[in-house]
Amino acid sequence: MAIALVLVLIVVGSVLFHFLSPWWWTPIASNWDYIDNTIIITFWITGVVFAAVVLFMAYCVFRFRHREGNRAAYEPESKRLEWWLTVVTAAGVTALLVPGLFVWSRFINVPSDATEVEVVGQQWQWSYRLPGKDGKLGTSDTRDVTPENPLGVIASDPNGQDDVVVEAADLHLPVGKPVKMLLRSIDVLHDFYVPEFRAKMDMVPGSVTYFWFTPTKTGTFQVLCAELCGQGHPLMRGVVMVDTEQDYLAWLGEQQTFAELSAPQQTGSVDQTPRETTASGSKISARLETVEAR
Ligand SMILES: [Cu+2]
Repeated sequence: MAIALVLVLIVVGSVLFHFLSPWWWTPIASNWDYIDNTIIITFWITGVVFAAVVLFMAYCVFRFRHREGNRAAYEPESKRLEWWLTVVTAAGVTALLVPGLFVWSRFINVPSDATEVEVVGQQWQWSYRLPGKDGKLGTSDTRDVTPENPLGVIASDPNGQDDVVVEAADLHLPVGKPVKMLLRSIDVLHDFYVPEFRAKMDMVPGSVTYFWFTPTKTGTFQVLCAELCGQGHPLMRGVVMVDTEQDYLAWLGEQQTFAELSAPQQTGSVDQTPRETTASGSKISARLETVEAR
């Protein structure tokens, strides 16, 4: 009797915890409410199955408890029960999988008006590249990565000359415009994840993965790495700022192109102010020293 009661309390407690849970998703800031809906469907199906199975267990523990003189009947096969279990399980699994297939098809079919933004993950920082005036990103190769060319843009490709390079700094995006995020890694597996955008994808060295989304709210959002990528993984944070068109263009105007960054520096020139990137770079090595000290 006590065990049956404990099982019932586990179900009641789990349901209460789910609805009164002090944490929930961060407010959504993209078009991907499909993802939220799919997760809610999953919660409903798995929640109902969990409650049904545990309550059934409670019922059996109580109903078939030990009583003097009662003997269990041996019944290894039941065609009827097997049919029921097969049909109900198949229906449940189908209901779990089918919505995901529809969402996945939307997730990977990028609208034709999406602009491309490249994200480059590296132990342990985020960098970005945006197409310049020609609207095209130049080709790149990890073998071309040097301190002067941190993203490995291939210098002989004319499309890459006007690309805007944002090294280890914040990314800005205009609100309401679909973007296709091209994801690259130049060392190990990383995963670009902004919880509010409800989208993430692994970044695999040697290939380019992607997803797309439309930011729907202006604001500052944190980028997390969602793939364990070494000792600096928890510090691999970044910032995406979703701006109004006007603010976005103002920010874009301040950024440097690949051609500007790779132009030979004149020694003694007044322009030799340390770049933001250098500051971020040293910030990261300082963070890593803290990690190593732990
Ligand atoms: Cu990472």
